[in-house]
Amino acid sequence: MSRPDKQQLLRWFTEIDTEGNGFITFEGLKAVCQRDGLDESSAVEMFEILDANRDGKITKREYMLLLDIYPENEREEETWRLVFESVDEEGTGQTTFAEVERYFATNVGQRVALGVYKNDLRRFHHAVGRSVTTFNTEDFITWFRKERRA
Ligand SMILES: [Ca+2]
Repeated sequence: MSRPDKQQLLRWFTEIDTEGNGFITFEGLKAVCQRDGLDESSAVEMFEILDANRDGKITKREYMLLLDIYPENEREEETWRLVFESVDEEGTGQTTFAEVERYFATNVGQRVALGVYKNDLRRFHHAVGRSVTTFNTEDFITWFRKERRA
């Protein structure tokens, strides 16, 4: 079997997400696996890999990051967004440097960290001043983009 191309992988996401929620549930994935003659343990295994932050849903972002669909230049930024979404559970757009560091110390965080250079966060922290504890995640993304272009 040849590796499915990116367009095909994206079509699969839309196919599995029949309700158009923007995320895949385990039930949805299991149904597609059954249709394609794969057993439930394959579905369990796939779900564990793709649900990076273990919240019971595979978002399009997780799907694209873990299946490597993003173009190289967008991948790190999207991975940082995933990190911030996981850390900033209330979705305030604000997070603390300590929270992000703690997230990387967890199992899930370590896995996600493979896609980004944690050193960027330390350099950003240095740039805003070591005494600053909270930051706006969009400010970090803006800084990050500029650094990448430089
Ligand atoms: Ca998830």
